[in-house]
Amino acid sequence: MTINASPESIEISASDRVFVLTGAGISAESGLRTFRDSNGLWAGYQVETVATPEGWDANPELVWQFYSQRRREAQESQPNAAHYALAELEKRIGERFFLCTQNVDDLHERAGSKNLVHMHGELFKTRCEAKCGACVFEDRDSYNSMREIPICACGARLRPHIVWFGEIPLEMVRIQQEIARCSLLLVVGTSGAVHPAASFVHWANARRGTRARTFYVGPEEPLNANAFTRIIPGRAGETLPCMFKIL
Ligand code: BV8
Repeated sequence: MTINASPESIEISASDRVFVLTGAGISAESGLRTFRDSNGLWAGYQVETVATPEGWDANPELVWQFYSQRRREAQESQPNAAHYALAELEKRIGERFFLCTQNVDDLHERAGSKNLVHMHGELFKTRCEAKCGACVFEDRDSYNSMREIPICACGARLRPHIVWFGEIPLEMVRIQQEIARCSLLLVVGTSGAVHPAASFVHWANARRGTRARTFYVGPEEPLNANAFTRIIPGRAGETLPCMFKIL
């Protein structure tokens, strides 16, 4: 079955296991700003002040303002053709498809993706900053002042369920297992500036046995461009819908 294959298409055989990693670039055509573009998300906010545990300790109100603003923006956005193309591919190849996103928005889920992990956390989830065991819960509210910062029943502050710099990404065991068994690794819309996500292509290349085919899709070369079998230039919303040739 061919999904509108184009000259830049990627053939997927009946035995291929596909690992997809996405970054902020796949949500760019949904109107969500990326991080390192000139007017990126962090414009006006120092990374250290909004995406580190130290920044949270120093000014939890600013951190909640940053994530509340992003909750509002994400709620107003819609999945784009790239999100739908990945959901369609998953429908075609089923459990041979695995999606790991660095993004914290819910656009992949809203496009229909199911077999998905958010390695850097989720925008619409909140958790207790203490280890009181309070579970992670769905939260779409905005907190824009110190008075509003939510407090757990145990008395500790509630924080965004986000992996900040210096914290351990989520689902790493599952991610490593899926990289170990994939035969095709597709990376979409990420600058390759943040680890360990930027190392996934190296992990796939370093495996023993048959080497996975590795592809990058985006308008600019990522920092780890040399590690890929092929770089497919273009915006995700334009290239992904006509990219997969399922044999
Ligand atoms: C950890 C929070 C240990 C969520 C984020 C060297 C080696 C290993 C680690 C390090 C190292 N040096 C420093 C570190 C530590 C650090 C790190 O990587 N620092 C960097 C700055 C050097 N990493 C960590 O602290 C991580 N934890 O290492 O723990 C460990 C490791 C393994 C196992 C156990 C323990 C934690 C990192 C998570 C940090 N949290 N954000 C949030 O607020 O959203 S990272 C942040 O950057 C976002 O999550 C984002 O997803 C991520 C990556 O950014 P990109 O998605 O790539 O976005 P960017 O703007 O950079 O690029 C956008 C791309 O899209 C561009 O290339 C552009 O061309 C493209 N694009 C634009 N338009 C389109 C498009 N593509 C397609 N279509 C379009 N239309």
